[in-house]
Amino acid sequence: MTAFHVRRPALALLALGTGIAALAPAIAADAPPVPHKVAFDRYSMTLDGKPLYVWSGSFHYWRLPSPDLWRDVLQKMKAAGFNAVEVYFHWGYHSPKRGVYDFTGIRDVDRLLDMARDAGIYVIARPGPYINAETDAGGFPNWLVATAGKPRSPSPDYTAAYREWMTQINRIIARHQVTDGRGTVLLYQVENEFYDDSPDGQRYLQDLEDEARADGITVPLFGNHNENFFEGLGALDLPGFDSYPLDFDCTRPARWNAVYDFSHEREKLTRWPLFFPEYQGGAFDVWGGPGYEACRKLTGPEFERVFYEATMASGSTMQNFYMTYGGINWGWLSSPGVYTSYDYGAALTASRQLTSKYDQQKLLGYLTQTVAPLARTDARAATAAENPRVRVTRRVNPNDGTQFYFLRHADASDTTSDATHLTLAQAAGKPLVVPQQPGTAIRLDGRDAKVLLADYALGAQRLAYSTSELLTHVRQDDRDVAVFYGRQGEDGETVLRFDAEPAVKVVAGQVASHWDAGTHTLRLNYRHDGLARVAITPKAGGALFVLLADNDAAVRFWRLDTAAGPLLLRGPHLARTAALSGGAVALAGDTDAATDLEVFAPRGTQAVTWNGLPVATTATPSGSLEGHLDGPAPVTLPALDTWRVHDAAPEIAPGFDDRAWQATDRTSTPNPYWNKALPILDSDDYGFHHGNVWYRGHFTATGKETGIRLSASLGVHLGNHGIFTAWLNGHFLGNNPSGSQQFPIDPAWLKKGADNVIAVLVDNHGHLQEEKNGAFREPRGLLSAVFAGATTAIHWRIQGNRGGEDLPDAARGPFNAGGLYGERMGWQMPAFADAAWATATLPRHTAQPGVEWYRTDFTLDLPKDQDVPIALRIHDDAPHRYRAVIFINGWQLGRYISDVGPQTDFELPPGLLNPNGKNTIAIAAWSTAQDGGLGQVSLVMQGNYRTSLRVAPVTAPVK
Ligand code: IPT
Repeated sequence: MTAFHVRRPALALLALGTGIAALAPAIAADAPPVPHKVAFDRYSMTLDGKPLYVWSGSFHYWRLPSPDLWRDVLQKMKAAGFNAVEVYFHWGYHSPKRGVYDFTGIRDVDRLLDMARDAGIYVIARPGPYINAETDAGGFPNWLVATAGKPRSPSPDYTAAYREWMTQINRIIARHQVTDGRGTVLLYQVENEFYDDSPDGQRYLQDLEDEARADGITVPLFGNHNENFFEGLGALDLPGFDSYPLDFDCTRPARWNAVYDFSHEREKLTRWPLFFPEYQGGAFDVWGGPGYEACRKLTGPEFERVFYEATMASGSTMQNFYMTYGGINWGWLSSPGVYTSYDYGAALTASRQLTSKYDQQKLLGYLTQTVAPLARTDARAATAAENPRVRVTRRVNPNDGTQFYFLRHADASDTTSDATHLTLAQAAGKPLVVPQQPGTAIRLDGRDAKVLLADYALGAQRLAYSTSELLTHVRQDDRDVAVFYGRQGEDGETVLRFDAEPAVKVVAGQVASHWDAGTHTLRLNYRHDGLARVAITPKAGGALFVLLADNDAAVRFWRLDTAAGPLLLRGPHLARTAALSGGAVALAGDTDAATDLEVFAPRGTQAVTWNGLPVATTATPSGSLEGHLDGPAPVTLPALDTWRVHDAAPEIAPGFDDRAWQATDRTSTPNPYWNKALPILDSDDYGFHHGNVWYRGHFTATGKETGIRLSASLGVHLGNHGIFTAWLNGHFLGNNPSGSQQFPIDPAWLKKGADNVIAVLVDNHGHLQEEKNGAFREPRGLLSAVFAGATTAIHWRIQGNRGGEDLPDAARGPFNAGGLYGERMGWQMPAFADAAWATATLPRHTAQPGVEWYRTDFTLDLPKDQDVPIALRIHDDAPHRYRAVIFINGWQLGRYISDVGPQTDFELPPGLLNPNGKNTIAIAAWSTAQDGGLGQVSLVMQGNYRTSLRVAPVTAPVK
């Protein structure tokens, strides 16, 4: 035929098997380390010489401060076919003060990496030092703000600072590498999105690489620096591309941009696989934004299918999705602009729940982990589809001839439903037009895409082609069990080669079979609708059991790899782990309702347990075992009826004693962003880096002061929603959300010749992310205060979080605390005695700007084997002007702005929330105008699952 034809060796000679190299089997903690050779060629990574298809998702442990939930996320990822997790390590999260590092409790990353090993999932480590990630200062520690030295450069000050972090984190990562077999760290990223390839930029990157090697990192070093650092000083072992084709505007969720074809980049990479350290997995949302369900819609299952398959079609074998679990910007973790939830519209919600995006990820993930030849393919010309609206891309494995046909609409955003035939190249003979069954076609209904296989060694079977997609297949004893799927109501055709006509038995559903003696092929024709089953018994060789599913039925299958071979399950909401020994299968997972459980296991398997309890099973005509699993018991949550309330801004009163506060007496700062105004008011210079900050300015009035211009740095140019409120001798001057305002002074408020006090409360919405000129050092807090009508001097004092960089509560750490009076007094803590406070009910409105604290207790007694994600909801009938800081058992888990939004539900992760005992909510409500207060507060159940997950309480001080 054409020059593009590839000769295919006899299928029986194929040695690639079923993706074994791609699976990271769980390594027992006590197993002796087995070193592995990690390398790559122009196709893919290789592990001990075997091609590895890297299918990875991003997860930030620091956005989930309850370590047992890390295991939950890792298991859920593994169950969806991810073989890797990509993790940013956050310098600032571990270092509250220069020279102080914490890797315990919720910061125990050794434990995180052990969990990844136990879950059998590779780790793509990204320790920075700069990480971006919509977090405060892009992950730089707060103490770096008030230092000199160009960030992300070889400047000596900056170098000395980051070395503290790199040596510590590198040594931890080095203990968990695949290369020496002691863990599953597979790759190491140097810096993040770094495009400065000036001599300084190159030197900086090279320094980081040298440091990593000196600290014992032996896995390949890579970057997500697009086309930079391919060669020369600072060159990486492996380059990588980041791609967010739909960008981050979720306001119009039906909007799609064009699919970018990475074939061009693929061709340029003569020595490397095409690697996406970040491919769009969702989008972050902003204060006042449309909310995360809009982002999840924008980047929904259709997007995943069309765009992720397009990168496969361009030859990528390494793809990480940012994010797969986004999590929570608890405390003051977020960078300006983004709010508490970092749900990201990802496959897993911030409350760790599976979505339809997860289902779609799983359909593709299983393919990448099952079909080994996909890790090594070349682009080959394809015959155009019969229907010109359909675009066909073809790739072929040069070793075994497996063919991949990628189908989508030529205009990816096309929403028409189109039918087509596809022309398959054949190793011998004329091209074959499929489907062959008259009256049927391949359908692309709207924003859909398909990966079709031809000439594939499916276990011991020979798949000629299928117009259905392959989910997975397992070999058990001498039988292959394969699952194909298609959209509900669409036709499918699957054709297999046999030497002689096999016996065919349709066990369930409607499937027509046709033996073609001339081509030695068995053709199955069917319509995808629920689940059909076909048992095929060849005259010689092992049997094949074919499951033909629609998408809904397909996602109920779970593949679990055990040391004794793979298992296939059907039914439950989630299957986490499996162990197989001596005829017994021990399974663990979750149910969201009562369900069937079907287990395809090796012959001789009799006993099945689920979450430790025996399951009565019967043998089925499918050669499987079938049983029943219970769903969760119903749960009700307590109402939050009575509250305690206390006035909480004594700083406003002129007589408040601020003598213990720091005077703003600094006259110089190493921070190059200093505006040269004196006194220096930047809260970072006084060790207050996060949360609200109070300023009290004393002055002796002349009586001529007619107004005061107050300027603060609120980062408003980023659509940020910082604010400050100010009082003069207890009289409310007003609020300002834009940064600078002149407030008139009523002469009657002034005490001529005596001490007068201006009190200013500033909302610090975090430090900017960094690019290259030190933007993260932009000052925070008050910048200046100037009277109109007089030149009266003001002597300021400042108070932020208690202890500044010397944290009284190291367990919760630097991002948990702010400088509100109640926070400084420990009113957020569970053991605080509030019995003397007044009682109140919610909602409550106030005309008095200021701060009030509310507290209440509630008791939960949830079933021990259930996972019930719970959120705290604030509801306002109409937006009032207040901002609430929400604490559960001392943990700051939310910031709510009534007049900005959009977030109203704040996740309370188990481990911080006590599901079997008393819990304390404390809410600081800062009324920024005369229409403040606090809305209705309730607990909402986001889901209910019976589970094997067990969550230990996170220990932290209670007072
Ligand atoms: C990319 C960053 O590397 C990542 O940390 C995160 O900030 C992401 O953006 C957006 O969520 S940078 C890329 C969009 C230029």
